[in-house]
Amino acid sequence: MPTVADQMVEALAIAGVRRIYGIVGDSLNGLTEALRRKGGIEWMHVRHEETAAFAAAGEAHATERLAVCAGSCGPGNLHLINGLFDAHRSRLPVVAIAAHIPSAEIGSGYFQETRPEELFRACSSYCELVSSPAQMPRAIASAIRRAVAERCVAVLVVPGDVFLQAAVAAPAPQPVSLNLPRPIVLPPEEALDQLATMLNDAERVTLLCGGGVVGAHREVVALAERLKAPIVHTLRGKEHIEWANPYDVGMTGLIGFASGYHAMGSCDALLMLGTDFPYRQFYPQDARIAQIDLRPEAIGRRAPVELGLVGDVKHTVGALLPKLNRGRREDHLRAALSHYQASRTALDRQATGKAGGRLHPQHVVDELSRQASGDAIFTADVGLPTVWSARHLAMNGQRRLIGSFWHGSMANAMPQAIGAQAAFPERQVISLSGDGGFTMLMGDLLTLKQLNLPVKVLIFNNGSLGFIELEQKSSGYLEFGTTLDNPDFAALARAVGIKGIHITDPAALEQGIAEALAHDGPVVIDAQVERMELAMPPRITAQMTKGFTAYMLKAVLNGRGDELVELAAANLLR
Ligand SMILES: Cc1ncc(C[n+]2csc(CCOP(=O)(O)OP(=O)(O)O)c2C)c(N)n1
Repeated sequence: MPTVADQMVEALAIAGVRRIYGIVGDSLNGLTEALRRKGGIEWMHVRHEETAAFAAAGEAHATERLAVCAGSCGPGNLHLINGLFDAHRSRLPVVAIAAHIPSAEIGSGYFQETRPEELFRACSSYCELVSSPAQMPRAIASAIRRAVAERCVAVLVVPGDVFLQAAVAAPAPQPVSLNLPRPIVLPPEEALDQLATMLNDAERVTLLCGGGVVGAHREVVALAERLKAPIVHTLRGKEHIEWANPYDVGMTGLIGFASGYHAMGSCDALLMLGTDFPYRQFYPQDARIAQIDLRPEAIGRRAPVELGLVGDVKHTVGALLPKLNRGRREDHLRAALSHYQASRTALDRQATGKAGGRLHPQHVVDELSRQASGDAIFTADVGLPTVWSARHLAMNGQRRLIGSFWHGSMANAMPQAIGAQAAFPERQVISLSGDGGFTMLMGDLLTLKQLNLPVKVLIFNNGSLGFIELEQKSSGYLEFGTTLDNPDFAALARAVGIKGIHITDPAALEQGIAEALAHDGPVVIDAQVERMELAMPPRITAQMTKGFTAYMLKAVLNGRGDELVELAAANLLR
Protein backbone atom coordinates (compact mmCIF):
# COMPACT_ATOMS: atom_id res chain seq x y z
CA MET A 1 0.00 0.00 0.00
CA PRO A 2 1.79 3.23 -1.11
CA THR A 3 2.06 5.99 1.43
CA VAL A 4 1.62 9.72 0.96
CA ALA A 5 5.43 9.95 0.94
CA ASP A 6 5.64 7.31 -1.80
CA GLN A 7 3.23 9.32 -3.88
CA MET A 8 5.25 12.47 -3.40
CA VAL A 9 8.50 10.75 -4.31
CA GLU A 10 6.86 9.27 -7.41
CA ALA A 11 5.80 12.71 -8.63
CA LEU A 12 9.28 14.14 -7.99
CA ALA A 13 10.84 11.27 -9.95
CA ILE A 14 8.43 11.87 -12.84
CA ALA A 15 9.47 15.53 -12.83
CA GLY A 16 13.07 14.39 -13.30
CA VAL A 17 14.37 15.01 -9.77
CA ARG A 18 17.54 13.00 -9.17
CA ARG A 19 18.51 14.00 -5.67
CA ILE A 20 17.22 15.64 -2.48
CA TYR A 21 19.57 17.57 -0.17
CA GLY A 22 18.85 17.49 3.54
CA ILE A 23 19.30 16.07 7.00
CA VAL A 24 17.12 13.23 8.23
CA GLY A 25 14.78 13.50 11.22
CA ASP A 26 11.90 11.78 12.90
CA SER A 27 9.30 13.81 11.03
CA LEU A 28 11.05 13.01 7.73
CA ASN A 29 11.16 9.25 8.29
CA GLY A 30 8.20 8.63 6.00
CA LEU A 31 9.91 10.50 3.17
CA THR A 32 13.39 9.05 3.61
CA GLU A 33 11.97 5.55 3.89
CA ALA A 34 10.03 6.09 0.65
CA LEU A 35 13.24 7.26 -1.04
CA ARG A 36 15.14 4.25 0.27
CA ARG A 37 12.45 1.83 -0.95
CA LYS A 38 12.06 3.35 -4.38
CA GLY A 39 15.69 4.13 -5.25
CA GLY A 40 16.57 6.45 -8.14
CA ILE A 41 16.49 9.65 -6.10
CA GLU A 42 19.66 10.08 -4.10
CA TRP A 43 19.55 11.41 -0.55
CA MET A 44 22.29 14.05 -0.35
CA HIS A 45 23.28 13.98 3.26
CA VAL A 46 24.74 17.37 4.19
CA ARG A 47 25.76 18.75 7.59
CA HIS A 48 23.56 21.84 7.74
CA GLU A 49 20.15 22.41 6.17
CA GLU A 50 21.25 25.86 4.96
CA THR A 51 23.78 23.99 2.84
CA ALA A 52 20.96 21.78 1.57
CA ALA A 53 18.99 24.77 0.31
CA PHE A 54 22.03 26.47 -1.23
CA ALA A 55 23.04 23.17 -2.85
CA ALA A 56 19.58 22.81 -4.37
CA ALA A 57 19.90 26.39 -5.63
CA GLY A 58 23.35 25.61 -7.07
CA GLU A 59 22.01 22.54 -8.83
CA ALA A 60 19.00 24.43 -10.18
CA HIS A 61 21.25 27.22 -11.48
CA ALA A 62 23.74 24.86 -13.11
CA THR A 63 21.14 22.55 -14.67
CA GLU A 64 18.32 25.04 -15.18
CA ARG A 65 16.03 22.31 -13.86
CA LEU A 66 14.08 21.62 -10.72
CA ALA A 67 16.07 20.80 -7.57
CA VAL A 68 14.83 19.73 -4.14
CA CYS A 69 15.83 20.07 -0.49
CA ALA A 70 14.21 18.92 2.73
CA GLY A 71 14.34 19.62 6.44
CA SER A 72 12.77 17.96 9.46
CA CYS A 73 10.25 19.73 11.69
CA GLY A 74 11.00 22.95 13.57
CA PRO A 75 14.71 23.84 13.58
CA GLY A 76 15.49 21.37 10.79
CA ASN A 77 13.45 23.14 8.15
CA LEU A 78 14.06 26.55 9.73
CA HIS A 79 17.73 26.12 8.80
CA LEU A 80 16.71 25.96 5.12
CA ILE A 81 15.43 29.48 5.12
CA ASN A 82 18.48 31.50 4.11
CA GLY A 83 19.27 29.27 1.14
CA LEU A 84 15.63 29.34 0.11
CA PHE A 85 15.61 33.13 0.13
CA ASP A 86 18.63 32.96 -2.12
CA ALA A 87 16.99 30.51 -4.53
CA HIS A 88 13.74 32.44 -4.61
CA ARG A 89 15.36 35.80 -5.22
CA SER A 90 17.61 34.31 -7.91
CA ARG A 91 14.49 32.88 -9.53
CA LEU A 92 15.59 29.27 -9.33
CA PRO A 93 13.16 26.35 -9.46
CA VAL A 94 13.43 24.70 -6.05
CA VAL A 95 10.90 22.61 -4.14
CA ALA A 96 11.48 22.53 -0.39
CA ILE A 97 9.91 19.84 1.73
CA ALA A 98 9.40 21.05 5.27
CA ALA A 99 8.39 18.22 7.55
CA HIS A 100 6.14 19.33 10.38
CA ILE A 101 5.23 18.19 13.91
CA PRO A 102 2.46 15.55 14.29
CA SER A 103 -0.77 16.92 12.87
CA ALA A 104 -2.70 16.33 16.08
CA GLU A 105 -0.27 18.60 17.95
CA ILE A 106 -0.34 21.62 15.63
CA GLY A 107 -1.25 24.72 17.60
CA SER A 108 -0.56 23.19 21.01
CA GLY A 109 2.87 24.72 21.51
CA TYR A 110 4.38 21.26 20.99
CA PHE A 111 8.08 20.35 21.07
CA GLN A 112 9.85 21.93 18.03
CA GLU A 113 6.66 23.64 16.89
CA THR A 114 7.06 26.48 14.40
CA ARG A 115 4.71 27.81 11.74
CA PRO A 116 6.46 26.79 8.53
CA GLU A 117 3.67 28.05 6.24
CA GLU A 118 4.19 31.51 7.70
CA LEU A 119 7.97 31.28 7.90
CA PHE A 120 8.46 30.33 4.28
CA ARG A 121 5.76 32.55 2.82
CA ALA A 122 8.21 35.37 2.14
CA CYS A 123 10.72 33.19 0.32
CA SER A 124 8.37 31.24 -1.91
CA SER A 125 5.52 31.73 -4.36
CA TYR A 126 3.71 28.60 -3.25
CA CYS A 127 3.70 27.47 0.37
CA GLU A 128 1.03 25.04 1.54
CA LEU A 129 0.35 22.69 4.42
CA VAL A 130 -0.63 19.17 3.36
CA SER A 131 -2.89 18.07 6.18
CA SER A 132 -4.61 15.07 4.58
CA PRO A 133 -3.59 12.35 2.10
CA ALA A 134 -6.22 13.50 -0.40
CA GLN A 135 -4.32 16.78 -0.83
CA MET A 136 -0.97 15.31 -1.81
CA PRO A 137 -1.44 14.46 -5.50
CA ARG A 138 -2.50 17.99 -6.38
CA ALA A 139 -0.23 19.71 -3.87
CA ILE A 140 3.00 18.12 -5.11
CA ALA A 141 2.05 18.65 -8.76
CA SER A 142 1.21 22.30 -8.07
CA ALA A 143 4.45 22.84 -6.16
CA ILE A 144 6.50 21.41 -9.02
CA ARG A 145 4.63 23.38 -11.68
CA ARG A 146 4.90 26.64 -9.80
CA ALA A 147 8.62 26.18 -9.11
CA VAL A 148 9.41 25.28 -12.71
CA ALA A 149 7.13 27.65 -14.58
CA GLU A 150 7.45 30.66 -12.29
CA ARG A 151 11.11 29.95 -11.51
CA CYS A 152 10.61 30.25 -7.80
CA VAL A 153 10.68 28.35 -4.54
CA ALA A 154 7.66 26.20 -3.68
CA VAL A 155 7.35 24.79 -0.17
CA LEU A 156 5.25 21.84 0.95
CA VAL A 157 4.76 21.56 4.70
CA VAL A 158 3.94 17.98 5.63
CA PRO A 159 3.37 16.66 9.17
CA GLY A 160 5.41 13.52 9.78
CA ASP A 161 2.32 11.39 10.39
CA VAL A 162 0.72 12.48 7.10
CA PHE A 163 3.77 11.19 5.19
CA LEU A 164 3.09 7.75 6.66
CA GLN A 165 -0.62 7.54 5.87
CA ALA A 166 -1.97 5.53 2.95
CA ALA A 167 -2.02 7.48 -0.31
CA VAL A 168 -5.30 8.09 -2.11
CA ALA A 169 -5.59 6.59 -5.57
CA ALA A 170 -4.71 9.18 -8.21
CA PRO A 171 -3.35 8.99 -11.75
CA ALA A 172 0.41 9.59 -11.95
CA PRO A 173 1.15 13.00 -13.49
CA GLN A 174 2.68 13.20 -16.96
CA PRO A 175 6.18 14.74 -17.20
CA VAL A 176 5.15 17.62 -19.50
CA SER A 177 2.26 18.42 -17.23
CA LEU A 178 4.84 19.10 -14.51
CA ASN A 179 7.82 20.57 -16.37
CA LEU A 180 5.84 23.16 -18.25
CA PRO A 181 7.77 24.36 -21.30
CA ARG A 182 8.78 28.01 -21.18
CA PRO A 183 6.44 30.21 -23.20
CA ILE A 184 7.53 32.56 -25.93
CA VAL A 185 6.41 36.04 -24.92
CA LEU A 186 6.26 38.83 -27.47
CA PRO A 187 5.02 42.39 -27.03
CA PRO A 188 2.41 43.67 -29.50
CA GLU A 189 3.64 44.96 -32.87
CA GLU A 190 2.66 48.51 -31.96
CA ALA A 191 4.91 48.51 -28.91
CA LEU A 192 7.80 47.16 -30.98
CA ASP A 193 7.23 49.97 -33.49
CA GLN A 194 7.33 52.57 -30.72
CA LEU A 195 10.56 51.13 -29.39
CA ALA A 196 12.08 51.03 -32.87
CA THR A 197 11.19 54.71 -33.38
CA MET A 198 12.75 55.68 -30.07
CA LEU A 199 15.97 53.81 -30.88
CA ASN A 200 16.12 55.05 -34.48
CA ASP A 201 15.78 58.62 -33.20
CA ALA A 202 18.52 58.27 -30.62
CA GLU A 203 22.15 59.08 -31.37
CA ARG A 204 23.90 57.21 -28.59
CA VAL A 205 22.25 53.98 -27.48
CA THR A 206 23.61 51.80 -24.67
CA LEU A 207 22.29 48.34 -23.79
CA LEU A 208 22.14 47.19 -20.17
CA CYS A 209 21.89 43.41 -19.97
CA GLY A 210 20.95 41.28 -16.98
CA GLY A 211 20.28 37.61 -16.31
CA GLY A 212 17.22 37.78 -18.56
CA VAL A 213 19.45 37.71 -21.66
CA VAL A 214 20.09 34.00 -21.04
CA GLY A 215 19.82 32.18 -24.34
CA ALA A 216 19.68 35.45 -26.30
CA HIS A 217 23.40 36.05 -26.92
CA ARG A 218 23.09 36.01 -30.72
CA GLU A 219 20.11 38.38 -30.81
CA VAL A 220 21.58 40.84 -28.32
CA VAL A 221 24.94 41.04 -30.09
CA ALA A 222 23.11 41.52 -33.41
CA LEU A 223 21.10 44.33 -31.80
CA ALA A 224 24.28 46.01 -30.57
CA GLU A 225 25.78 45.66 -34.02
CA ARG A 226 22.75 47.32 -35.63
CA LEU A 227 22.56 50.11 -33.07
CA LYS A 228 26.34 50.52 -32.72
CA ALA A 229 25.63 50.27 -29.03
CA PRO A 230 28.02 49.32 -26.23
CA ILE A 231 26.78 46.47 -24.05
CA VAL A 232 27.01 46.95 -20.29
CA HIS A 233 26.15 43.97 -18.13
CA THR A 234 25.15 43.31 -14.57
CA LEU A 235 26.68 40.59 -12.43
CA ARG A 236 23.93 38.16 -13.37
CA GLY A 237 24.29 39.04 -17.01
CA LYS A 238 28.03 38.30 -17.04
CA GLU A 239 27.85 34.56 -17.75
CA HIS A 240 25.33 35.08 -20.54
CA ILE A 241 26.69 38.04 -22.50
CA GLU A 242 30.26 39.05 -21.64
CA TRP A 243 31.93 36.47 -23.91
CA ALA A 244 32.44 36.52 -27.70
CA ASN A 245 31.05 40.00 -27.63
CA PRO A 246 32.86 42.82 -29.47
CA TYR A 247 30.41 45.32 -27.91
CA ASP A 248 31.14 44.39 -24.29
CA VAL A 249 32.26 47.38 -22.20
CA GLY A 250 32.17 45.67 -18.81
CA MET A 251 29.99 45.64 -15.80
CA THR A 252 28.36 48.55 -14.03
CA GLY A 253 27.49 48.94 -10.35
CA LEU A 254 29.42 49.31 -7.14
CA ILE A 255 31.86 46.59 -8.06
CA GLY A 256 31.83 47.27 -11.78
CA PHE A 257 34.09 48.92 -14.31
CA ALA A 258 34.45 52.64 -14.89
CA SER A 259 33.71 51.97 -18.56
CA GLY A 260 30.38 50.32 -17.75
CA TYR A 261 29.38 53.29 -15.67
CA HIS A 262 30.36 55.80 -18.34
CA ALA A 263 28.67 53.94 -21.19
CA MET A 264 25.44 54.25 -19.20
CA GLY A 265 26.04 57.87 -18.25
CA SER A 266 26.88 59.08 -21.74
CA CYS A 267 24.04 57.58 -23.77
CA ASP A 268 20.92 59.40 -24.90
CA ALA A 269 18.86 56.19 -24.95
CA LEU A 270 19.26 53.25 -22.61
CA LEU A 271 17.66 49.93 -23.46
CA MET A 272 17.39 47.57 -20.48
CA LEU A 273 17.23 43.92 -21.43
CA GLY A 274 16.18 41.34 -18.85
CA THR A 275 17.53 43.31 -15.94
CA ASP A 276 16.22 44.63 -12.68
CA PHE A 277 19.59 46.17 -11.78
CA PRO A 278 18.76 47.74 -8.43
CA TYR A 279 21.21 50.62 -7.92
CA ARG A 280 19.39 53.71 -9.04
CA GLN A 281 22.42 56.00 -8.83
CA PHE A 282 23.98 54.17 -11.77
CA TYR A 283 21.21 54.94 -14.22
CA PRO A 284 21.60 57.90 -16.58
CA GLN A 285 19.90 61.13 -15.55
CA ASP A 286 18.97 62.58 -18.91
CA ALA A 287 18.61 59.62 -21.28
CA ARG A 288 15.35 58.18 -22.53
CA ILE A 289 14.95 54.69 -21.09
CA ALA A 290 13.15 51.64 -22.49
CA GLN A 291 12.94 48.22 -20.90
CA ILE A 292 12.19 44.71 -22.12
CA ASP A 293 11.43 42.14 -19.46
CA LEU A 294 9.40 39.00 -19.05
CA ARG A 295 8.16 40.22 -15.69
CA PRO A 296 5.89 43.25 -15.75
CA GLU A 297 6.73 43.96 -12.11
CA ALA A 298 10.36 44.58 -13.04
CA ILE A 299 9.50 47.30 -15.50
CA GLY A 300 10.10 50.86 -14.39
CA ARG A 301 10.87 50.10 -10.78
CA ARG A 302 14.52 51.15 -10.90
CA ALA A 303 14.50 54.01 -13.38
CA PRO A 304 11.74 56.05 -15.02
CA VAL A 305 11.07 54.25 -18.29
CA GLU A 306 9.42 55.84 -21.25
CA LEU A 307 8.61 52.50 -22.86
CA GLY A 308 8.12 49.16 -21.15
CA LEU A 309 7.70 45.98 -23.18
CA VAL A 310 6.71 42.67 -21.63
CA GLY A 311 8.47 39.94 -23.54
CA ASP A 312 11.35 37.49 -23.46
CA VAL A 313 14.58 39.06 -24.65
CA LYS A 314 15.39 36.53 -27.35
CA HIS A 315 12.15 36.77 -29.28
CA THR A 316 11.43 40.41 -28.59
CA VAL A 317 14.84 41.52 -29.80
CA GLY A 318 14.53 39.16 -32.77
CA ALA A 319 11.26 40.87 -33.72
CA LEU A 320 12.67 44.36 -33.11
CA LEU A 321 15.78 43.98 -35.26
CA PRO A 322 14.17 44.29 -38.72
CA LYS A 323 12.57 47.57 -37.64
CA LEU A 324 15.87 49.28 -36.88
CA ASN A 325 17.71 51.52 -39.32
CA ARG A 326 21.16 50.57 -40.55
CA GLY A 327 24.18 52.80 -41.06
CA ARG A 328 24.39 54.47 -37.68
CA ARG A 329 27.36 56.48 -36.45
CA GLU A 330 29.88 54.68 -34.31
CA ASP A 331 31.34 57.49 -32.15
CA HIS A 332 29.54 56.48 -28.96
CA LEU A 333 30.50 52.84 -29.37
CA ARG A 334 34.13 53.65 -30.17
CA ALA A 335 34.48 55.91 -27.14
CA ALA A 336 32.94 53.27 -24.87
CA LEU A 337 35.16 50.53 -26.26
CA SER A 338 38.34 52.51 -25.82
CA HIS A 339 37.31 53.41 -22.30
CA TYR A 340 36.74 49.73 -21.67
CA GLN A 341 40.22 48.91 -22.92
CA ALA A 342 41.67 51.38 -20.42
CA SER A 343 39.60 49.95 -17.56
CA ARG A 344 40.49 46.40 -18.52
CA THR A 345 44.19 47.20 -18.73
CA ALA A 346 44.12 48.86 -15.31
CA LEU A 347 42.39 45.86 -13.80
CA ASP A 348 44.67 43.36 -15.49
CA ARG A 349 47.64 45.20 -14.07
CA GLN A 350 46.28 44.34 -10.64
CA ALA A 351 46.34 40.65 -11.50
CA THR A 352 50.07 40.12 -11.19
CA GLY A 353 52.59 39.26 -8.52
CA LYS A 354 56.31 39.03 -7.96
CA ALA A 355 58.16 36.02 -6.56
CA GLY A 356 58.59 36.48 -2.83
CA GLY A 357 56.08 39.33 -2.81
CA ARG A 358 52.51 39.55 -1.65
CA LEU A 359 49.83 37.33 -3.14
CA HIS A 360 47.04 39.38 -4.62
CA PRO A 361 43.56 37.89 -5.01
CA GLN A 362 43.21 39.33 -8.52
CA HIS A 363 46.32 37.40 -9.51
CA VAL A 364 44.89 34.22 -8.00
CA VAL A 365 41.59 34.52 -9.89
CA ASP A 366 43.29 35.47 -13.12
CA GLU A 367 45.49 32.38 -12.92
CA LEU A 368 42.53 30.21 -12.00
CA SER A 369 40.58 31.54 -14.96
CA ARG A 370 43.53 30.79 -17.24
CA GLN A 371 43.84 27.20 -16.07
CA ALA A 372 40.24 26.14 -15.43
CA SER A 373 38.54 24.01 -18.03
CA GLY A 374 36.36 25.43 -20.78
CA ASP A 375 33.17 24.28 -19.10
CA ALA A 376 34.13 24.90 -15.46
CA ILE A 377 31.43 25.97 -13.03
CA PHE A 378 32.52 28.70 -10.65
CA THR A 379 30.69 29.67 -7.50
CA ALA A 380 31.69 32.85 -5.69
CA ASP A 381 31.07 33.87 -2.10
CA VAL A 382 29.49 37.21 -1.33
CA GLY A 383 32.18 39.68 -0.34
CA LEU A 384 35.41 40.26 -2.18
CA PRO A 385 35.39 36.85 -3.95
CA THR A 386 32.41 38.13 -5.94
CA VAL A 387 34.34 41.28 -6.83
CA TRP A 388 37.37 39.37 -8.07
CA SER A 389 35.20 36.87 -9.94
CA ALA A 390 33.23 39.62 -11.66
CA ARG A 391 36.42 41.24 -12.86
CA HIS A 392 38.85 38.43 -13.48
CA LEU A 393 36.96 35.26 -14.41
CA ALA A 394 36.58 34.91 -18.15
CA MET A 395 33.31 33.44 -19.35
CA ASN A 396 32.89 31.68 -22.69
CA GLY A 397 29.30 30.50 -23.00
CA GLN A 398 30.08 27.08 -21.49
CA ARG A 399 31.45 28.18 -18.15
CA ARG A 400 28.98 29.12 -15.45
CA LEU A 401 29.16 31.66 -12.66
CA ILE A 402 26.93 31.11 -9.65
CA GLY A 403 26.64 33.40 -6.66
CA SER A 404 24.20 34.91 -4.23
CA PHE A 405 23.79 37.89 -6.47
CA TRP A 406 20.36 39.00 -5.31
CA HIS A 407 20.01 37.79 -1.76
CA GLY A 408 23.65 38.62 -1.09
CA SER A 409 24.26 35.98 1.55
CA MET A 410 27.69 34.91 2.72
CA ALA A 411 28.62 31.20 2.73
CA ASN A 412 26.85 30.49 -0.54
CA ALA A 413 29.76 29.33 -2.65
CA MET A 414 30.79 25.94 -1.28
CA PRO A 415 27.18 24.78 -0.77
CA GLN A 416 26.23 25.89 -4.28
CA ALA A 417 29.30 24.05 -5.56
CA ILE A 418 28.04 20.90 -3.83
CA GLY A 419 24.82 21.09 -5.85
CA ALA A 420 26.57 21.92 -9.12
CA GLN A 421 29.11 19.13 -8.67
CA ALA A 422 26.45 16.57 -7.74
CA ALA A 423 24.61 17.40 -10.96
CA PHE A 424 27.78 17.45 -13.07
CA PRO A 425 30.26 14.98 -11.58
CA GLU A 426 32.56 15.24 -14.60
CA ARG A 427 32.87 19.02 -14.74
CA GLN A 428 35.34 21.13 -12.82
CA VAL A 429 33.46 22.88 -10.04
CA ILE A 430 35.39 25.57 -8.22
CA SER A 431 34.22 27.44 -5.15
CA LEU A 432 35.80 30.86 -4.67
CA SER A 433 35.26 31.18 -0.95
CA GLY A 434 35.93 33.98 1.49
CA ASP A 435 37.55 32.95 4.74
CA GLY A 436 34.47 34.36 6.49
CA GLY A 437 32.07 32.71 4.10
CA PHE A 438 33.82 29.35 4.16
CA THR A 439 33.98 29.14 7.94
CA MET A 440 30.30 30.04 8.27
CA LEU A 441 29.27 26.65 6.82
CA MET A 442 32.61 24.91 7.26
CA GLY A 443 31.02 21.70 8.54
CA ASP A 444 30.03 20.91 4.98
CA LEU A 445 33.63 20.55 3.95
CA LEU A 446 33.08 17.04 5.30
CA THR A 447 30.27 16.58 2.79
CA LEU A 448 32.75 16.85 -0.09
CA LYS A 449 34.57 13.86 1.35
CA GLN A 450 31.51 11.88 2.37
CA LEU A 451 29.66 12.33 -0.92
CA ASN A 452 32.81 12.05 -2.98
CA LEU A 453 32.38 15.42 -4.65
CA PRO A 454 35.65 16.63 -6.24
CA VAL A 455 34.93 20.33 -5.62
CA LYS A 456 37.98 22.61 -5.57
CA VAL A 457 37.55 25.09 -2.73
CA LEU A 458 39.76 28.12 -3.15
CA ILE A 459 39.77 30.12 0.08
CA PHE A 460 40.90 33.72 0.00
CA ASN A 461 42.55 33.73 3.38
CA ASN A 462 42.89 37.45 4.01
CA GLY A 463 42.26 37.17 7.75
CA SER A 464 39.35 39.54 7.46
CA LEU A 465 35.71 40.08 6.61
CA GLY A 466 37.37 42.06 3.87
CA PHE A 467 34.47 43.52 1.98
CA ILE A 468 33.05 45.01 5.14
CA GLU A 469 36.45 46.27 6.21
CA LEU A 470 36.71 48.01 2.88
CA GLU A 471 33.23 49.47 3.25
CA GLN A 472 33.99 50.67 6.76
CA LYS A 473 37.15 52.40 5.63
CA SER A 474 35.72 53.88 2.49
CA SER A 475 32.82 55.33 4.49
CA GLY A 476 35.15 56.94 7.00
CA TYR A 477 34.74 54.43 9.85
CA LEU A 478 37.57 52.78 11.69
CA GLU A 479 37.88 49.05 11.10
CA PHE A 480 35.66 47.20 13.59
CA GLY A 481 34.99 43.51 14.15
CA THR A 482 36.43 42.28 10.89
CA THR A 483 39.57 40.40 11.92
CA LEU A 484 39.48 36.62 11.51
CA ASP A 485 41.98 34.53 13.44
CA ASN A 486 42.27 31.72 10.93
CA PRO A 487 44.02 28.37 10.90
CA ASP A 488 45.88 27.10 7.84
CA PHE A 489 42.85 25.78 5.95
CA ALA A 490 45.01 23.43 3.89
CA ALA A 491 46.19 21.70 7.07
CA LEU A 492 42.61 21.61 8.32
CA ALA A 493 41.52 19.94 5.08
CA ARG A 494 44.29 17.36 5.33
CA ALA A 495 43.14 16.55 8.86
CA VAL A 496 39.75 15.50 7.48
CA GLY A 497 41.20 13.52 4.59
CA ILE A 498 40.97 16.19 1.89
CA LYS A 499 43.93 17.35 -0.17
CA GLY A 500 45.15 20.72 1.05
CA ILE A 501 47.39 23.19 -0.77
CA HIS A 502 48.73 26.28 0.91
CA ILE A 503 49.91 29.15 -1.27
CA THR A 504 51.64 32.28 -0.02
CA ASP A 505 54.21 33.09 -2.69
CA PRO A 506 53.00 34.36 -6.08
CA ALA A 507 55.73 32.22 -7.63
CA ALA A 508 53.95 29.09 -6.37
CA LEU A 509 50.55 30.09 -7.67
CA GLU A 510 50.65 28.57 -11.14
CA GLN A 511 51.87 25.19 -9.89
CA GLY A 512 49.51 25.19 -6.89
CA ILE A 513 46.43 25.75 -9.01
CA ALA A 514 47.55 23.20 -11.59
CA GLU A 515 48.03 20.63 -8.85
CA ALA A 516 44.61 21.34 -7.39
CA LEU A 517 42.80 21.14 -10.71
CA ALA A 518 44.59 17.91 -11.63
CA HIS A 519 43.63 16.17 -8.39
CA ASP A 520 40.90 13.59 -8.69
CA GLY A 521 38.95 14.53 -5.58
CA PRO A 522 38.13 17.52 -3.42
CA VAL A 523 40.87 20.03 -2.70
CA VAL A 524 41.17 23.02 -0.42
CA ILE A 525 43.52 25.74 -1.61
CA ASP A 526 44.38 28.13 1.18
CA ALA A 527 45.52 31.24 -0.69
CA GLN A 528 47.14 33.55 1.83
CA VAL A 529 46.19 36.77 0.09
CA GLU A 530 46.84 40.40 0.87
CA ARG A 531 44.35 41.81 3.37
CA MET A 532 44.66 45.40 2.28
CA GLU A 533 43.37 45.01 -1.24
CA LEU A 534 41.81 47.63 -3.41
CA ALA A 535 38.38 46.89 -4.77
CA MET A 536 37.57 50.21 -6.32
CA PRO A 537 34.17 51.04 -7.62
CA PRO A 538 33.93 53.27 -10.68
CA ARG A 539 33.71 56.98 -10.25
CA ILE A 540 30.97 57.92 -7.87
CA THR A 541 31.26 61.39 -6.51
CA ALA A 542 29.81 60.37 -3.17
CA GLN A 543 32.76 58.12 -2.58
CA MET A 544 35.32 60.85 -2.83
CA THR A 545 34.98 61.39 0.89
CA LYS A 546 37.54 62.03 3.55
CA GLY A 547 37.25 58.41 4.64
CA PHE A 548 38.03 57.22 1.20
CA THR A 549 41.05 59.45 0.97
CA ALA A 550 42.26 58.11 4.31
CA TYR A 551 41.77 54.61 2.99
CA MET A 552 43.76 55.37 -0.13
CA LEU A 553 46.57 56.80 1.94
CA LYS A 554 46.60 53.70 4.07
CA ALA A 555 46.82 51.59 0.96
CA VAL A 556 49.83 53.60 -0.14
CA LEU A 557 51.45 53.04 3.25
CA ASN A 558 50.77 49.34 2.87
CA GLY A 559 52.89 49.18 -0.23
CA ARG A 560 50.36 49.25 -3.04
CA GLY A 561 50.91 52.87 -3.85
CA ASP A 562 52.00 52.54 -7.45
CA GLU A 563 49.17 50.32 -8.44
CA LEU A 564 46.75 52.47 -6.50
CA VAL A 565 47.76 55.56 -8.42
CA GLU A 566 47.42 53.74 -11.72
CA LEU A 567 44.07 52.30 -10.81
CA ALA A 568 42.81 55.59 -9.48
CA ALA A 569 43.93 57.29 -12.66
CA ALA A 570 42.20 54.74 -14.82
CA ASN A 571 39.09 54.17 -12.79
CA LEU A 572 38.37 57.22 -10.77
CA LEU A 573 39.75 60.35 -12.26
CA ARG A 574 38.64 60.20 -15.85
C1 LIG B 1 24.93 35.82 6.07
C2 LIG B 1 25.57 37.17 5.92
N1 LIG B 1 26.09 37.79 7.02
C3 LIG B 1 26.68 39.00 6.87
C4 LIG B 1 26.77 39.60 5.65
C5 LIG B 1 27.46 40.96 5.50
N2 LIG B 1 28.73 40.74 4.75
C6 LIG B 1 28.83 40.89 3.43
S1 LIG B 1 30.33 40.54 2.83
C7 LIG B 1 30.92 40.19 4.37
C8 LIG B 1 32.34 39.81 4.56
C9 LIG B 1 32.75 38.60 3.81
O1 LIG B 1 33.99 38.19 4.29
P1 LIG B 1 34.78 37.00 3.68
O2 LIG B 1 33.90 35.84 3.42
O3 LIG B 1 35.96 36.74 4.55
O4 LIG B 1 35.24 37.54 2.26
P2 LIG B 1 36.22 38.78 1.93
O5 LIG B 1 35.32 39.92 1.61
O6 LIG B 1 37.12 39.01 3.09
O7 LIG B 1 37.01 38.31 0.75
C10 LIG B 1 29.91 40.37 5.34
C11 LIG B 1 30.12 40.17 6.80
C12 LIG B 1 26.19 38.92 4.56
N3 LIG B 1 26.19 39.44 3.34
N4 LIG B 1 25.62 37.70 4.72
